[in-house]
Amino acid sequence: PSAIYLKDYTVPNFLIDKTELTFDLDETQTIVTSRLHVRRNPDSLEQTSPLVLDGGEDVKLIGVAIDDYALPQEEFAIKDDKLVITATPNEFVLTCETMIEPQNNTKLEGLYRSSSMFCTQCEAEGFRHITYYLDRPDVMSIFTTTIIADESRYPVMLSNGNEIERGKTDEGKTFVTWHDPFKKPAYLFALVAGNLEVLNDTFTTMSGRDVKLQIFTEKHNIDKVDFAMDSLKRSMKWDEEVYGREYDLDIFMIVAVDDFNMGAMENKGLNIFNSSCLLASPETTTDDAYLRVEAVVAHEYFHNWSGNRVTCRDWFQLSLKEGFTVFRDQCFSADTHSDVVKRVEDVSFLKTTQFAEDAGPMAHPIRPASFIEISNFYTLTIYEKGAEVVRMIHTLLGEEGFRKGSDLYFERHDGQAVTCDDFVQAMEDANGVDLSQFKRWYSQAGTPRLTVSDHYDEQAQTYSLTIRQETPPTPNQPTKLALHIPVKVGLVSNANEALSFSFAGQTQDEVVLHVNDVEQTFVFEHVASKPVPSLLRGFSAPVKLDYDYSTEQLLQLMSGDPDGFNRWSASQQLAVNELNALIKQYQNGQTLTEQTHLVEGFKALLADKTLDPAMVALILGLPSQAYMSELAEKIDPQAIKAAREHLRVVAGKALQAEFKHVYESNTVSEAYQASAEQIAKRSLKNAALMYWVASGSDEAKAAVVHQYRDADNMTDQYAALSCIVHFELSEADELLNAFFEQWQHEALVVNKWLMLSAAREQENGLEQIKALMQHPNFDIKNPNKLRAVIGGLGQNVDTFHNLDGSGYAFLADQIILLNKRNPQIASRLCTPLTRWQRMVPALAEKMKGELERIAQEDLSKDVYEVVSKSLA
Ligand code: B3K
Ligand code: ZN
Repeated sequence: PSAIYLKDYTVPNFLIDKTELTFDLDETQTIVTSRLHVRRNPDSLEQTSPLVLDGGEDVKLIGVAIDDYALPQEEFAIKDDKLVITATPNEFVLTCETMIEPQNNTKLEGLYRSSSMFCTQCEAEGFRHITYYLDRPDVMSIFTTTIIADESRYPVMLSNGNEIERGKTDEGKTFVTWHDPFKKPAYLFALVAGNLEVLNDTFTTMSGRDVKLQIFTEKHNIDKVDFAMDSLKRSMKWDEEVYGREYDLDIFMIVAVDDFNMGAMENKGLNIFNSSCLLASPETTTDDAYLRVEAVVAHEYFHNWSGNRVTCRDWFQLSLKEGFTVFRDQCFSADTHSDVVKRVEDVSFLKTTQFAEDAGPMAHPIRPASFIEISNFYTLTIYEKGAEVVRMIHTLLGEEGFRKGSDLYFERHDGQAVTCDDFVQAMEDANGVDLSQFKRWYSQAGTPRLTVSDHYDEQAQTYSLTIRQETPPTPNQPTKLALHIPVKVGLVSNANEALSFSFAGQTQDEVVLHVNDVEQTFVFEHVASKPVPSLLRGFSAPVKLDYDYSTEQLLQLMSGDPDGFNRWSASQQLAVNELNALIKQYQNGQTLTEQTHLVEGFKALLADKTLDPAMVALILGLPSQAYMSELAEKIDPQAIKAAREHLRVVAGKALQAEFKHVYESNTVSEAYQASAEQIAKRSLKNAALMYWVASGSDEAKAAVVHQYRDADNMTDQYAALSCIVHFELSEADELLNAFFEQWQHEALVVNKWLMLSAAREQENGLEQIKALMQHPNFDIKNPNKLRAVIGGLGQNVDTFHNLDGSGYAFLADQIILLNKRNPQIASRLCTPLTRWQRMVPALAEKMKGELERIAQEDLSKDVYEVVSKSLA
């Protein structure tokens, strides 16, 4: 397999103005007939080139015609899955008949079966597995789609746009024709057919148009879509209010499917969702999952403008729609719940996962320069770092300036396929600013590190901050240029108050510093006393920050920083410092110290009644195993685990009474709601419960078992069960079984059971995981179930990181098994192994050995790219 490069981009040689498709759906053979209205692209430099259409090994060509003249064998060729026609008129109708077998499609890309339905997934390059086409996002076409099927089995037949015709064929089957008036690339095409139930609703847009809203599921799930429907209506309203964007079609549909490689897909007017991102009910869904449903519904809806009306010119520009849309869904959730809490969650996720990616062999800029398989580039970098880059533009321009920029972007490029440069240009033009240095964020990979030192001059009452920036080398980018980095800063006095200062001639208490050189010094004047700097407030840039805070300073910021985000940040730093000390002790074979300052911080925190309980819960959360791994010089999973367990027990014991009190005083007595207020209370209650049980108290153990048995919602039931299993209380086996018995008919809850069982640290961990994969409720073809078990394995430190390498070998076996069956999923499973160079030597060797073993196989492009780059 070879790479393709952004620098080689050329415009398409042909355009397709209209696309007429007919699907004759059948369980064994589906016949697809396409009529493409093709013409030469006047902007192409090649006016005599052949027509080359993308296809796939799974598409069988039955016949091809130009303007109803059936082409004989010698007038076309199939080469490397592409259909090549050398001689064509300048404008013509190409008719193409193909046969596909959706029931044998295990890659879940193109047209496939999920349970008893037909569905599609075409982004990025799935459409070519349906029929021959110019499968690239800058070829935009008006689609008309006819679906023919047996109505008794497929009463619901959907595609993009509006239903315009329905009737019977000569054979007595039913046909339905859909027409989408907006031109779109093939990756936004969708088709669904099945025996589905629907929830109907309407939304009146800001201009007074009524839009019909429909959510479809299999019959047994239709009682779980009310929350998604409500989220959809709130998203539609939010996009009108915040971005001035109105929905454009008369109908908006969402369909839930069980087998899906990703979370969801924004097909025009017909979103298709992984059921895990759509279904929600209090009894079966945790608060976290509710918030995810809300965010994904919003995200896919927001794509209607940021992605569909204005789309990407080529797949190197993926972050144009994904980074921007993640930023939009983050803001929506922040507006709906608590902005600080949301920011902490997003940043914590970014620093744990994206920073790790950016420091590994797959590191790439948010606009990559090359790839082998585009599916591998739906990454944390494109999505999460991409959103941070858009957020920095927002910080630099301010709310109003950003809105001017987005208005111009949507107006200027409506109906076009554009680039990240076009986005930034619109921001610049609307605001009269120059973002040329800023644009390096699009082309440079790696996480910049800011090293900060300071000096206070008591005499002069000046305080200076010196900031150095450095971005480490990444694959193919040995040297880096200085970036333009917005650093939001405030100063806090020893009396725990905001210290005002003058900067650039103005008195203020917070400022955004423009770091744009390798080293710079910023001077704050009229600073009344020696301050503690509150740096990078709200995480104003996706960077690592080094400032040598003392424990006292961290405790002070933790309780006194007016910036809520940085209170959390200080608590994390303090916990990281203490965990690192414990990790060293563990590695040196010393007894782990009981000394901890974190307890002081927690004590003050638990006593402060003014704080949002959700914020307190976040601060109580110890830095995760994954985050500590990301920070480690060499990752020693056992040592990290031991340090975290120890610190939790120490804190639990020291503050037993406080945790008990917090646990008991945060009970929710009203009926379950996924409201910010209730979610906050439950999260604090369950965080306190974890520490209380960690203390070893019998009363706590009784309380957690009681909570499990008594819970009327999944959040409390699952939190209790996790705690019981984690601390291996004597009820663990019994309740884990009871949980399965109770929920065996709810697939999404069974997945939680699979995950928890796989993560359970036991002597025979690997046997246990193999048994789970033989369980009747497991199905390797279902990505959610596979992710549950393999995700659980990843959290199971003793089993996965067993020194004998058996955990890694097992993962490698699964990758080899899935390599051809479902390459996208197989490639994602490789992620832990790509970090091999970061592991302690004994583990690194074993991981590398497994990568080498995988490399021996006949690999899909997906797995080949990740494995070969990891071994390079
Ligand atoms: N755009 C889709 C991603 C589909 C990726 C398929 N390999 C989901 C989203 O980001 O909204
Ligand atoms: Zn998206």
